[in-house]
Amino acid sequence: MHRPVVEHHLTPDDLVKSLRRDVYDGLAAPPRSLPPKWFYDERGSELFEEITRLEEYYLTRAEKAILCERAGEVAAVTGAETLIELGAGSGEKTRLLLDALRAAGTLRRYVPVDVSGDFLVAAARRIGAEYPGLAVRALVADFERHLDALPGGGRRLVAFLGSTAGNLTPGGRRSFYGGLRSVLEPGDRLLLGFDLVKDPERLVAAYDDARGVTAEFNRNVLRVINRELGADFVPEAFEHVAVWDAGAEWMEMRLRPVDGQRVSIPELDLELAFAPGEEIRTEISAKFRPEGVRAELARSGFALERWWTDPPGDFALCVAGV
Ligand code: AVJ
Repeated sequence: MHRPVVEHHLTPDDLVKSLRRDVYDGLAAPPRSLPPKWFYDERGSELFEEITRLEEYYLTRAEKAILCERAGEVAAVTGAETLIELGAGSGEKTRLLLDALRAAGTLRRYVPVDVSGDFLVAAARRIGAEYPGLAVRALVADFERHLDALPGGGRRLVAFLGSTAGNLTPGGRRSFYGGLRSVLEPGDRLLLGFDLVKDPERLVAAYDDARGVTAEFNRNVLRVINRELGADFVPEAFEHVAVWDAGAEWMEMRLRPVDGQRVSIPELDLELAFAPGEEIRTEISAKFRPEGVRAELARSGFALERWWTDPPGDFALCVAGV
C-alpha cells in the first residue's frame, strides 16, 4: 500500500472560523453575497460531479477533450517532474496528465491541494496505488492563502483546471497569479483551463439546467450554513437565479427569497430579514477571451506559451511560463 504524505495547513476549526467570517461579512448587510467555496461539502461535491455530466454543462467535457488530445504536448513543453494540482478534482484529468508525464519519463511527484481533507486523502490514496513509484504529497490547504506551502525543487507544473479562476474577481485573479509568480521559479509552468465568452443563451442554460441540479447545488450553501452555524434557512424558499452580466462578462448565480424571510444564525448572533426578491449572490463565473487572459498573466510575470481550444471554441487550455 502506498501511503500518501498528508500535510495540513487547515484544521476543521480553521475552516469553521473562515466560514463564520465569510457568512458574517457577506450576509450581515446588503448587498448580500457568499463566496462559492462553501458549496463543496460532501453533498455539494456530489452535486457538482452530477453537474459535470449534464447535457447543458459543456465545460468539463470540453476541457477533457482538449487534455486528451494535448496531454503529450503538455508533457513535452513542460518536462515536469512534479504535478501540483490546485483544487484536486475527481481524477480523470489528473490521470491524463500523470500518464503523459510518466510516458515522457519525467514524472516523480504528485501534489494535490484542496480544502476538503477527506476527499483529498481518498483521491491521493487511489492515485498512489495506481502509480507505483510516484511520490504523493497531499496538501490540505486553501489555494488563495497557502501558496507558500507548495513544495519546491524539480520542474513543477501547477494545474488550475475547470475554469476555477473564473470564480475569482479580476482583483482576486491578480493577487492569485501574483502569489503564484512569487513562489514559482524559471522552468516552472502553469496549466490553466478557461471557459470562453460565448452565446449568453448557452451560458445561462449551463448554469440553469432543466433538471434543476445546479439549483440544488446553489441551495446547498444554505444547508452548509444551517449545519455549521446553526442557522434556520429554508433552502426551498430560495429560488435559483442564473444571469449573464454582459458588462463584466461573467455568469452570476444568486438565491432569491420567494417571500420575505427571517433567518437567524445563532452562532453569529445574527437575525436577518430578507425583503421579497432580495438576492444573495453566491457565485461569479467569469468567461474569458484570449487577449484578456494573455494580459492578466503578463501583468503578473507569466508568458503564455500554448493556447488550445476544443473544436467548437468553447473552452481553452493554456500553458504559461515564468
Ligand atoms: C467549478 C467553478 C468551474 O463556475 O462553472 C458549476 C462551478 N457553478 N455550475 C463553474 C459551477 C455552477 C464551476 N467551477
